[in-house]
Amino acid sequence: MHPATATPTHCPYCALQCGMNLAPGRGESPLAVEERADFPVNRGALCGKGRTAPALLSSRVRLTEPLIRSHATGRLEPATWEEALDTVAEGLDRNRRAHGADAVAVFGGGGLTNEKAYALGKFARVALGTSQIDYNGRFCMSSAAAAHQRAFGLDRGLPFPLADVPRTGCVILVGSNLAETMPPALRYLTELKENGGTLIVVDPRRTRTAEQADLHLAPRPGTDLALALGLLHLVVAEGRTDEEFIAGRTTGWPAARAAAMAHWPEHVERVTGIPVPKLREAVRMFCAPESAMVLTARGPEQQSKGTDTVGAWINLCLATGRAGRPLSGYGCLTGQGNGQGGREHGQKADQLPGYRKLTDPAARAHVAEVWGVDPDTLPGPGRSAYELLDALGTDTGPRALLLMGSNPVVSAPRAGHVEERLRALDFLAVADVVLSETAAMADVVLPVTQWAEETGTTTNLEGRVLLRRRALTPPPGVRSDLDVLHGLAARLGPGQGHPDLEKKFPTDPAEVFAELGRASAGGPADYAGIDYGRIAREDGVFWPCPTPGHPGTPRLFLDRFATEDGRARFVPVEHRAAGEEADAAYPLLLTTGRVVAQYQSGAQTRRVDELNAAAPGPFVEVHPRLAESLGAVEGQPLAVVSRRGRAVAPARITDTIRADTVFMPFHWPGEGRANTLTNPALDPVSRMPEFKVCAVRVETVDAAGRDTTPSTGAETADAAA
Ligand SMILES: Nc1nc2c(c(=O)[nH]1)N[C@H]1C(S)=C(S)[C@@H](COP(=O)(O)OP(=O)(O)OC[C@H]3O[C@@H](n4cnc5c(=O)[nH]c(N)nc54)[C@H](O)[C@@H]3O)O[C@H]1N2
Ligand SMILES: Nc1nc2c(c(=O)[nH]1)N[C@H]1C(S)=C(S)[C@@H](COP(=O)(O)OP(=O)(O)OC[C@H]3O[C@@H](n4cnc5c(=O)[nH]c(N)nc54)[C@H](O)[C@@H]3O)O[C@H]1N2
Ligand code: SF4
Ligand SMILES: [Mo]
Repeated sequence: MHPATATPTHCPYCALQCGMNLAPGRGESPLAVEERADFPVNRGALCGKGRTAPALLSSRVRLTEPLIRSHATGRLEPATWEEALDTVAEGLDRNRRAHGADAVAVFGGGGLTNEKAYALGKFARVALGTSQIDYNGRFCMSSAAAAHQRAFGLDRGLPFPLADVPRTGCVILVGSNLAETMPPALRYLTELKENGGTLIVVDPRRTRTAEQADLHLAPRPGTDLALALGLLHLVVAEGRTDEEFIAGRTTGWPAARAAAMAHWPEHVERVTGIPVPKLREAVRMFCAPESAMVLTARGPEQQSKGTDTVGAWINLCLATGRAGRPLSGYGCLTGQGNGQGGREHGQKADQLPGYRKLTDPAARAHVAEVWGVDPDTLPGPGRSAYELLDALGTDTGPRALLLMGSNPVVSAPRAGHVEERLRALDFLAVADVVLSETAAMADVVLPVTQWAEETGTTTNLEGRVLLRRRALTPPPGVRSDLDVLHGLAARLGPGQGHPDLEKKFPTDPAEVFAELGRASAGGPADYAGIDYGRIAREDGVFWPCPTPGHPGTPRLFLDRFATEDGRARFVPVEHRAAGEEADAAYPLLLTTGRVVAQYQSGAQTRRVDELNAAAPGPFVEVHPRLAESLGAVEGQPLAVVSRRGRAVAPARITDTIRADTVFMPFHWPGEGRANTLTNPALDPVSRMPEFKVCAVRVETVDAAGRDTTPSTGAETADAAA
């Protein structure tokens, strides 16, 4: 149904959460996107994904009825909602009864609204009683989150609004290609330079973002930790530390200093491939102005040492007094639409709403009271995302899975193995808007409403809580995720002696948000003072916001850090090798990432014609020298082989990449799936997998798919590795 007036709302995709107006559409499209110039973050600008987002609302390929796998045909067949919810409840309950509560798992997503993420975490702990819940944010910014907690005692991606960025003196942007991943945000960097500030970009590729830099450092993938330590070494050697700040506002400097001093610039040059004069230049640019920032994204974070790497960049900020002061600080550019809020309210394995710890007795008591349950019934922490996927269908792991808001068949590391684990499940239910590659494997598929058809809040990369408004009536066959949880609770409750369990899972988002506010009250991410009306009036409210009269907190840490003593903590870190290094059999490094026109696993954007035309399929970026040594020409299929498997995609020859590195975007399933290759080596603290570096070899392939590269004597991929 077409709406009558324009509705101010936000994009369904990335963490910038650009403001837009949805006006009545014409013809086939129910809605038209219009500029919302008064929203401060993007001031009207949108990327192609945001502009085309309504296409999926009326698309013929969206799901509009539940599907159940037929025993007779093995195919997914249309079913009623009653049948579908009965089947899901039975599939979950059957496994719980036979094998215990932890035999049932839940997997969520950072794209889910705060209301959904909160309800999903509560559903796992209260309706299923399982500890086995985690989400795709583990694959996203978990390393930065862990480093934030360790150093500052609090994790909010950016401790300041983006509007501060153009006003600082220097920005080091580490492993972010925001020209493609958040195009409207590029403006903040352009303005920085117009204001006389400088930009340093650290990326093994000369990306569209790196093109904007005054200084581009192109390290070997997986060596950012050495780089940050080398810069800190030079800061000390050149007498550029801020001793007053170190003495007054930090602890732990002597050990961190000693660790950095072991990383001589010449050694760092050998490890990273960045010449010493460029390291010196970076230090000069960073230290010369009054204020400076370091911003990281997935490049340095998606490594098996991502937490320590971010810690090293934070140490650099602290040693130079560039944190906890106006226009200075460290920040993480969070990725998913609700990547920030999605990590605060309890869909993470070790967490309760308000960014509370599941192991903290006081936190358990507070949340249990809001939920009306006995704290002793709340399970403890469960497995992290990859460990959870890896355990599915094993003797000790979950046998049934409810998945909402992720497509791990495309996006999880070592995806071939993850696919096998999903296949080994007794029961899989997926709630999605389209038949994603993961939904296609399910026993039951639940078709849910999309962004413009429901109301809910997201928290953008700045920590600004925003309101997405319903602008359109959903098609009759779909229900919201909140409805799904309500319907399942109604079916699961009676067997557990809770005849009205569904009352704990309201379907009205405003009611859920009010409860989330109470559950988060007094916690680190305190939303208690926020309500929908206020968000609408104020263009968003920055958390923490403990009371209705509180102004919200755009800038954190200006007076004190969130640690017990109010001081930021230096953490001594040492460089270490990646999970896999190049060797004779796998002589190159693979790194992975994104292109502007596709989003994540591509489940949504591959179904939008305009985006698909712009980015129709996978490719392998190779340097001309590497192409020459392979005898490969532009567009020729290349096989990229790692210890996990083999992927084939056309060559894209470019001198913007290091000659020892190849790059693949990860948006596609099938033969060109980058995650067939990636290494699930996990960071010991954050449990982040190493998406950004693994060892590979590259071979040319003829049209029939046969290798044509002369044999190097290397073994073929060991799929079981
Ligand atoms: N178009 C588009 N936009 C998106 C998304 C999308 O899928 N598509 N996803 C959203 C989400 S969830 C996220 S998390 C963000 C991600 O946003 P970004 O972090 O900007 O995206 P990536 O392309 O994964 O990685 C950024 C850069 O890291 C570089 N890199 C690779 N290895 C290394 C390394 O070892 N060190 C360093 N320093 N850099 C390295 C890559 O070359 C790449 O240019 O984007 C959000 N926006
Ligand atoms: N090789 C490699 N792999 C990566 C990365 C990388 O850089 N390299 N990056 C990682 C990162 S940062 C991320 S964030 C992950 C993301 O990867 P995924 O977790 O797969 O994320 P999406 O593709 O956004 O999947 C979201 C799914 O949920 C559906 N969906 C959207 N909105 C809703 C909703 O409201 N409710 C429900 N029920 N479903 C919804 C979508 O249609 C889609 O099928 O990928 C990770 N994988
Ligand atoms: S930058 Fe992100 S939020 Fe903005 S329009 Fe593009 S995908 Fe949407
Ligand atoms: Mo992400």
